[in-house]
Amino acid sequence: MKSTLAIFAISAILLSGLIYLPGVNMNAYSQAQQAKQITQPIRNLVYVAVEKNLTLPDGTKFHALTWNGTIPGPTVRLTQGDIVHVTIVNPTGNKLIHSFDTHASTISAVPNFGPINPGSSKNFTFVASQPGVFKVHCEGNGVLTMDQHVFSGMVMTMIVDPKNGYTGYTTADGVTGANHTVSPKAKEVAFQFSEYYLDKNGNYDSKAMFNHNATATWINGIPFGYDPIITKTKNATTLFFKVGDHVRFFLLNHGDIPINFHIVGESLDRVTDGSVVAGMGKQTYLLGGSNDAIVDVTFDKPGVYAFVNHDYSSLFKGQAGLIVVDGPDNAISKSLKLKDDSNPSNAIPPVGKDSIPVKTKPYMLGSPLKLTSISSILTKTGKKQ
Ligand SMILES: [Cu+2]
Repeated sequence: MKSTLAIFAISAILLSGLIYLPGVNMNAYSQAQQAKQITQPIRNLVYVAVEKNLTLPDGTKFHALTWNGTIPGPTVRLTQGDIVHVTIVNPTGNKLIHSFDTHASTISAVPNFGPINPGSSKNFTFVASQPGVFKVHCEGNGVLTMDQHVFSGMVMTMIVDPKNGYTGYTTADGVTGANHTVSPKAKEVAFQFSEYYLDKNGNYDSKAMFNHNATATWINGIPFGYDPIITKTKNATTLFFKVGDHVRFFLLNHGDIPINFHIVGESLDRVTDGSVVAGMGKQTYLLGGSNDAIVDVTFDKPGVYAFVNHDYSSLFKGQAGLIVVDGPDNAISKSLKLKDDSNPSNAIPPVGKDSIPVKTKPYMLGSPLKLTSISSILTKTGKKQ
């Protein structure tokens, strides 16, 4: 028994590297371990809490809280296995304490997601170990004001591509009914969903939130932001694709209200939930709060397709938009008098594994901070916490 204990104690000391072993260079061992670790790509990301007033297309002014100036904040594209180093800055001049929680990480919330005072910054590192469409959000001051910060706009997404990329699939052609094979390569769209709860002065209304009575619902920050035709929403723009396009939709619900994702006139060829195929040829897919899915669709016919939350209350409060699918003659765009067929920037994620790039034009709620201004905020006001 004594000898077993002694062997255990010596092994523990050796493993912890507390004593010097003749002939064994512990430093070299540690360097080798580090070298092994940094063969994975390192991504350095900087997020700045920006408190500002914003105006919705219907003229509603409100007190917004944002990441890097827009709602949602910037979408980031990662690959499974990436080492992600995050720096979060709460600039001097802000009134509120902020914090940062990413669902793409598996690290302790304390202290990593803890409060950051105005004039301070924080950083942490994690490995993006799982693929998916992950929510990133402010936790307010130790989660106590998290609802206010999330519903005032402090949300965004990190898309983590599977290490080996996406897979193709077989589906029935919408014209002939015959099966055809779809390549993993796709044009891509990111739709983030949530709600605004505002009083008449543009302040966050917690009573409305507790009653689940949204003032407006949104996709990528803007109620009806992709509908210039039916609701004639100011500055709204549709999405544009071509007949035969395979489109991969990255979906994420930041809100309290479930999303019943449906595309009027199309079927959801394949739905992937986590790393599992959750359905083929579905009409609608349900996303609860903070849930995500990847939906593959091939558009086989020209036309106008509406993507909606098939909950009528949420649909008519803002969660509906239009996709124009044209043949080579662009007849649909022409009939609607739509001249510019570039896609709205807030709906198109950065390119990743198996992306087919599409032309975009700037479109988002709020104006994004430029990288130079982020670094100047860090140097002038950033104080490590
Ligand atoms: Cu915040």
